[in-house]
Parts: sequence; structure tokens; C-alpha cells
Amino acid sequence: MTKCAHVAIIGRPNAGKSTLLNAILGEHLSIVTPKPQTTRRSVLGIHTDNNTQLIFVDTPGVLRPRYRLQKAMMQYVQECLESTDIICVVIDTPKAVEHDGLLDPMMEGLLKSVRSRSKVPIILVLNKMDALPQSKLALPLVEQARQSGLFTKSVAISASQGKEVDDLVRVLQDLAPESVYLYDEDQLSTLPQRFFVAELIREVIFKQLRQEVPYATAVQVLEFTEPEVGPFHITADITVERDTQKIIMIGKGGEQLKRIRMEAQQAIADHLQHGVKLELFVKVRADWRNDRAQLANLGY
Ligand SMILES: Nc1nc2c(ncn2[C@@H]2O[C@H](COP(=O)(O)OP(=O)(O)OP(=O)(O)O)[C@@H](O)[C@H]2O)c(=O)[nH]1
Ligand SMILES: [Mg+2]
Repeated sequence: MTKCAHVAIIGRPNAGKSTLLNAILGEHLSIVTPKPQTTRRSVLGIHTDNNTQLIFVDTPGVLRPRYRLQKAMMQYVQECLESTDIICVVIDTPKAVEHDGLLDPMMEGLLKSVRSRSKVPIILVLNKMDALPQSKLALPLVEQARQSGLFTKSVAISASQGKEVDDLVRVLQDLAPESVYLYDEDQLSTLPQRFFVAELIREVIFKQLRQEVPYATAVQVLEFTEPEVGPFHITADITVERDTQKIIMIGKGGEQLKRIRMEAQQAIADHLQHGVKLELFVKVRADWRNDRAQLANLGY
């Protein structure tokens, strides 16, 4: 008999949730940057091995929403928690040891409310162990987790180095209930190719631009054609909130936008394993992060 489980990956912004999903799948499926609030919606990734299918959902980092966009992001987290068989709570261990403690009030509130409704197993994933001077420094967190009564188990890993990720997968496989597979064994995601293309462009923007601009940016693929010969043609809109941000995005003589285009074109070609010709257009939509219609239009 096969087993199958939905696994929610939740945690604070920048804890390494998307890095973990990618490490488990061995693919760059969910974008990763050094900046918090990189992930904006749920990213589904399927891992089938050992007679067990784990359907992971990487989610946006848990925060107190200021914009309507962030409200939508938190809605994705809530929806994911309501329909999952297992929850992985990822924490930035060095940061928790030095400043934050195990859980901030928001995360604690979220997990307590899950606990009050259901017996779903919650696994504490102590991430970034490579960046902790000594692993024993994490022991007080493990003890705190035990005392909280919220967690089924703790696993210490390094997602970026792929260390102990297999142990975590085994723990999840053991917890999965007997069930038929919900997806084909070789299926990696249910999201369309256009989504991954737009995300790769957003990842480059997060890496190349500073301060508020990446946060005020949305990317939408307008056209994706696959001619019989030659590169795929992809055109995408980059939406920002203000003219000043558009000026930064384009740069002097178009230099900045060219850098974004070149790096994104390469990343997309690597992802699709096919030549790509990418065209980008920068548009201004005032205050889109707070506008319900604009958000829906941009896929949030
Ligand atoms: N040293 C170290 N860094 C890590 C590890 N895992 C992730 N990181 C880094 O932490 C940063 C954030 O990683 P992400 O995977 O984007 O984090 P996230 O939790 O998905 O962040 P949001 O989507 O913003 O909520 C990146 O710079 C990663 O390279 C790890 O195990 N060790
Ligand atoms: Mg992420």
C-alpha cells in the first residue's frame, strides 16, 4: 500500500522555507533570495519516493500584514494550514538563539490555534545549523519546543547545504497516512510554466535591486510562444508602484533593465532547458499592493 501526505512548510520570513523545498526536490522550484518576504503565494512541490508521495506547500513568511498584498499572503498560509496532514515549522536557528527565541507571538498564536482544532503532527525544523557556532546551542530551543507541547518532533538541518534533509524526509514519510498517490510519480508541481518564469524574473529583481523597489514589484508573463525552431519567445510586464521606481528599474540608458533581462533570460533558459528570448516592459500601477482588483489581476 502506498502512502501520501500534504506537508505545509511555514515559518517567519527568511527562515529558509523555499531553500528547504528546493533541497528536498533537488530542483530550483521556489525562488530564494537573502531578503525576507520573497515568497508571495503557495508553491506546490511533489516528492515521490519510498512508496510515499509527499505534497509540499511552501508558503510566504508569517508576518503582521500592512498591505493588502501581505493580507493575501497570510491567507495562503491559513488555507494551507487548514488542509494539510503534516506541518513543518522552519526556524532560523542562529537568529532564534541570538535574538528571537523559539516562536514569536504570531507564530505561537497560529500553531496554538491549529492545535486547538486538530491533532495534525507539527515538526520543528531547526534550520541553518551550519551557521550556528556549536550545535549544542540549539538544545534550549529543543527543550522549549518539548515543553510547549505543540511539536511532535524536532529535526536539525541545514537546507542550503542539504545536511540532514534526508532525515527530515524520512520522518515525514513515516508520518504519512496510507493512501493512493494524488499525482503522477514523476510530476514535480501543478503550477504552470508561466508562474515559474515570472518568479525567476522576480528573483533576479530581488537580487539586483535594493530597498523598497523589489517589494513594490510584480511580474506577469504576457506571452509565451514555443516556435518549432529557435528560442522560445517570452514577454513579461514588470509592474511597479511609482514613476521613481520605474526610473530605477530601467536605469541610465536602460542599463539596469538590460542587466535584469540578461540574468533572467539565462535563468529561464536553464530552467526550461531551451533557448529563450525575453522581452520586458515596465509599467506603473499606482498602489497596486493595496488594490484588490490590481492584486487579482496580478495573480495574488
Ligand atoms: N547559512 C544558511 N543559510 C540558509 C539556509 N537555508 C536558507 N538560507 C538562506 O536564507 C535566506 C532566505 O532563504 P529562503 O529560502 O528564501 O527563505 P524563506 O523562508 O523562503 O523566506 P520568505 O520566502 O521570504 O519567507 C537565503 O539567503 C538562503 O540562502 C541554511 O541552511 N544555512
Ligand atoms: Mg520563500
